[in-house]
Amino acid sequence: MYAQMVKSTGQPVKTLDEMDPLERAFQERINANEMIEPKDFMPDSYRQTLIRQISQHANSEIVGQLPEGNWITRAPTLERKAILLAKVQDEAGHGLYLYCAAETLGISREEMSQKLVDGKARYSSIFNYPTLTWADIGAVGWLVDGAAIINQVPLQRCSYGPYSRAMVRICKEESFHQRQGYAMLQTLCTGTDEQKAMVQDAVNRWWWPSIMMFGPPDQESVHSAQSEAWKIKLYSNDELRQKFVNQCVPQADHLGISLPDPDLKWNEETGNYDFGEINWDEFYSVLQGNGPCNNERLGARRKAWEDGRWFRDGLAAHQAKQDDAARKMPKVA
Ligand code: FAQ
Repeated sequence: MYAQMVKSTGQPVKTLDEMDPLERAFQERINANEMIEPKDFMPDSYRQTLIRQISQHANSEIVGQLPEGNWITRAPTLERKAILLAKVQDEAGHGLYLYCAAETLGISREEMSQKLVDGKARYSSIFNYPTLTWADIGAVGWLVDGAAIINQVPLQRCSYGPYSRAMVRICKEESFHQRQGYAMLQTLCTGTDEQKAMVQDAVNRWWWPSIMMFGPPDQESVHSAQSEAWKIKLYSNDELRQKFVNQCVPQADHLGISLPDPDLKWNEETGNYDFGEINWDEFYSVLQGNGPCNNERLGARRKAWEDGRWFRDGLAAHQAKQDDAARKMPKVA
């Protein structure tokens, strides 16, 4: 399991004067809001940062199918089953766009998948929590997709062309996902007392892990300063987290449920909702592989990777034959 604690990069962000001419020209393009494309010059650390973030993002979409896929056969109506099936398929599609975007940086999909199953690449902490009841599926849509959208809308304007373009379609689909989750909770909240209690229980369990999705607090976020200078990140982890909390409070009120935080209150001065202390020990423990479902999630990905090996080998053998035949074809003069 991924057992790397968050470490400082030890690299301060260079000023323009400290950069060599190529790097400086690159940074000036970023400062002028120019988009960087795959064949353009980029510093190796920019390339590696994007590979890390985009591949982790892709892994999250793929692993993120598991908690919801768990409920496809148990959806209460045919309509809910069709909606959930479509949503889970969308997540698979997001993973594939994102792996393709990362491939433009010179890493193969094979390598990224191998790193995931070897526990050497991350995926979002949120997918290490279980979906215990049908209301969890609504809570995942409302809170997890809701948090994902807030994080991803700015990524549509990030500096790397293939990542920013992939995010446009992904954000549209995530928006549908968030609405279907909220609509499901609205239905349950206007149902029986038991159904409403099931929603409250699901929200109690998903609230804190959802606000952890935005990553460590700004002062502990080792990559933020450089990623913000490169306009990969346009807002800090804490800024996005605050936006999410501000958005959720009135939505919870509208559902008639509470959020499990006694310190949550409107602050007239800042124009934001203050909220309680986040349990960062829990976050780092999940990152180290000790969340409730880390083993189950990685186990499922490892099994899928092994079960698909014969098919990948078959495709590669077929391609090698085609390439060989093409090489042997007489050249037309
Ligand atoms: N989980 O210095 P920072 C979705 C790691 S998609 C695990 O702040 P950074 C759709 C971080 O990697 C959800 N690890 O890092 C869906 C770094 O470790 P490293 C995924 C985390 O990159 C919905 C270390 O902590 N979305 O949900 C997490 O500047 C429903 C230090 O952190 C994305 O990936 C975490 N939550 O900022 C699918 C969006 N947070 O790599 C299915 C793109 C931090 O040095 C169903 N990613 N870490 O070993 C990002 O925006 C950024 O990468 C952040 C982290 C904001 C996540």
